[in-house]
Formats: sequence, C-alpha cells, structure tokens
Amino acid sequence: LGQQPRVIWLTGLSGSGKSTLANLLEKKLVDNKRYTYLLDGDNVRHGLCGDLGFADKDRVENIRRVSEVAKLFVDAGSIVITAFISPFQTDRDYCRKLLDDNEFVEVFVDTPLEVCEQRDPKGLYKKARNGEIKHFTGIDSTYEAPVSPEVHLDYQDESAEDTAERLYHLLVDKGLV
Ligand code: GGZ
Repeated sequence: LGQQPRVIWLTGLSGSGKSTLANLLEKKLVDNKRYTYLLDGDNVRHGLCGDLGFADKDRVENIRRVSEVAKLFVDAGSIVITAFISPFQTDRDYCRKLLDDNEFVEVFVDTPLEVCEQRDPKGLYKKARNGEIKHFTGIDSTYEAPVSPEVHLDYQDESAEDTAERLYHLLVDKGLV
C-alpha cells in the first residue's frame, strides 16, 4: 500500500472546525494516493450510535464504539480520520491503547470557546445558553484539553483551507502521513 495505517484523531469543541478540517485533510491524502476513511457524527451518530445522546456515559460509549471501528479500519490498512468532540482524556487514551505505538495521532483542534460560540453555525451555543439544550460541551459539560497531543493546532484567523494546509504539513513534517 505504501502507507502506514493510522488513526488521525481530531478532538475539540463543537464549532472548532473538526469536520471541515477532516474533510479537507482527507482530500489532500486521497490526492496523495492514500487510502482513507473518515468517521464523524454524520456517519456514526445516526446508525452505529443512534441510541446514544450526550450524557457523559453516552459520550463514553460513543467514543468506545468509534475507537473499535477505527481499529478495524486500521487493521484493513486505512488512514482513519475521526472528528468527534471526544471530551474525555481517558476515552481518547482508550483508542490509543487499542492501537500499536505510533498508530494513534491525537490532534487538538484548539479553537477557543469564544470563537466557536461566535461561529455557532447550527445555533446550538445559543440554545445551550438559553437552557434549551442541556449538557452542551464547554457550557455545562466538560471538555478536557489533551495532555500531550501529537499535534496542537492553535487557532489562527485564516480560511479553513489554510488551516487544513497547516495541519497537513505538521503531519507530513512529523512523518505521520
Ligand atoms: C455537544 C452536541 C450536543 C451537546 C448536540 N454537546 O457542532 P456539531 O453539533 O455538528 O457537533 C456537535 C456534535 C457532537 O457529537 P460528538 O459525537 O462529536 O460528541 S462526543 O464526542 O462528545 O460524543 C454538535 C452536536 O453533536 N451536539 N448536542 N449537548 N455537542
């Protein structure tokens, strides 16, 4: 295959840009003849995890299932990109432990809460502030920032394409893709 199967695990708040970045990154990898698979809420939370909500225990189970699926795709030789808030360090570590050394790449999409809340593309922060949504990450549910991520993607006021380019080069420089 000419590639090292891995999981590129994006973590960050709602609205931090994970899904957009994951899609742009996947395109770059595919253009570079990499075999990829993207897991995000769109293809997981309706089916495999359709029974789960956003209480802590549901998020733990969501990430456990995603981790197990990611491992299966790594076994099949793919570069898996995941885009979930994945707010708890122990759950991200669960996926890390399922895999071999160097197969888990934790990427902290470190977009500040203020910026995410300003973007609020689905109006969810507004609802969370109004109390219409409970247990919203960053408002009344915890987000544990990664302790030692392989990649720390700090926020810059730039286009999504530029951020994806920055992420791609960080991964290339570290020999991770
Ligand atoms: C956080 C929520 C919530 C609550 C619905 N808290 O911006 P989005 O809409 O598209 O991304 C968020 C998504 C989070 O799902 P994940 O599977 O990534 O979460 S976790 O990893 O914690 O299991 C948001 C939407 O679902 N959403 N309610 N209460 N995000």
